[in-house]
Amino acid sequence: MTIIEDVIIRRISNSRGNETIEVDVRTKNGFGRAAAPSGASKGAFEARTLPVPEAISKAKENVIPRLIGLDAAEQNDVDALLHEIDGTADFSNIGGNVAIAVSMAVAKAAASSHGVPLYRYLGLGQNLPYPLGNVIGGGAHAPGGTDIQEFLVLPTGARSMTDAVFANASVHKQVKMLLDEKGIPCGKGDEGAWAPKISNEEALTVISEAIVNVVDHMGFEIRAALDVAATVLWNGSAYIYSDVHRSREEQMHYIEELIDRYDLYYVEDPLHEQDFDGFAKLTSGASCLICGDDLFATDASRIKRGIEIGAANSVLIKPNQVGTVTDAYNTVKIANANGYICVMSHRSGETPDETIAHLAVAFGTPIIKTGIAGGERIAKLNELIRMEELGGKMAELA
Ligand code: 2PG
Ligand code: MG
Repeated sequence: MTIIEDVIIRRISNSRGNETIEVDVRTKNGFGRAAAPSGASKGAFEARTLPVPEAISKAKENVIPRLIGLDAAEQNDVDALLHEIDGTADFSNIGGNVAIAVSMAVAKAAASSHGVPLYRYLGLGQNLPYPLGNVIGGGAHAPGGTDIQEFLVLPTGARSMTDAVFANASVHKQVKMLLDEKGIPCGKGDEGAWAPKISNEEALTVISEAIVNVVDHMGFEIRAALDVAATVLWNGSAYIYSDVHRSREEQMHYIEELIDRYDLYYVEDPLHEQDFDGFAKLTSGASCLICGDDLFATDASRIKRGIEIGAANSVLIKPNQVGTVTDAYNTVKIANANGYICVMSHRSGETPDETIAHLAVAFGTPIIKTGIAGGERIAKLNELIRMEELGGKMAELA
């Protein structure tokens, strides 16, 4: 019933209008479709993305023929085969973009063959993750905007997914109103966040003001958060902001100051992707979640190295950084066993593929970072609202 009978790979457009890979997997009575997302602020330790035409021709030649006849229910075997065919540590042969689209499409085909949604089929966790969404952004997602890549909100006090999603949407709207009132023009960045040309402190002040207004109205706690994406700022010896250069020590001090001043709940990639020791120093004194994205690249050996020295207390889970559903889940298991908070995440280049919403629930990540506005972002959020209708309860936040 779950034997793979047909696999189709095609070139589709993503939210940036760039080409990406989509894969369809058919079994006798099931169907799964998944697309590869893509980053702009990519880490050096991620699975490699091949140019789409090359990836498609390699997949047609070397990957698809070997998938036909496999059992889609054996996700471990399928993902192990992808590694075997590739033969490198970072999917540089067949492309991480092919690997993740195949891996997720196979999982969805298996679920569909059983007539159940993916999160139920994987059946590992049941709780709904809190949505972490960026309200203001700059960096690699909106050059000319803020230096820090993402200013986010997390509706920590929401008791339902629907309230959580609309709380974030309200902050997003409020921020635009406040910017308009101040006469600050802005467009939007890659992930639908507003992209005004203001300082990091101004961005945090506007968000704090918007949060107060929305909390007044909705009656539960909402907190601010950051993705510094510091690798993009690091030039090898200093962090380069538009108005100032900060040494490693100054950067740490600056981040601590922002955490205190704006009562931040979560800071992602406050330092560049090689600085495990700096991360450990920051984490030891931090009153909030310190999350590794480029630092860990969802990679099991990098998270183990981080755990050994206490480099963070949270890890971003981007399945396309490791290339398969199984690899992403392994990293989640290691992180959970060591008390790290997992945050499932979109990429800046997305499609309406909603798979990560299912993986967040199935893997039990208490937070999902997937934006607030734009069709490719709300595809995930609305899927979580549907899961709530089927009986899902909000996760516990630490
Ligand atoms: C990040 C992501 C998603 P990108 O840095 O966390 O917000 O950006 O996909 O460009 O790496
Ligand atoms: Mg990041």
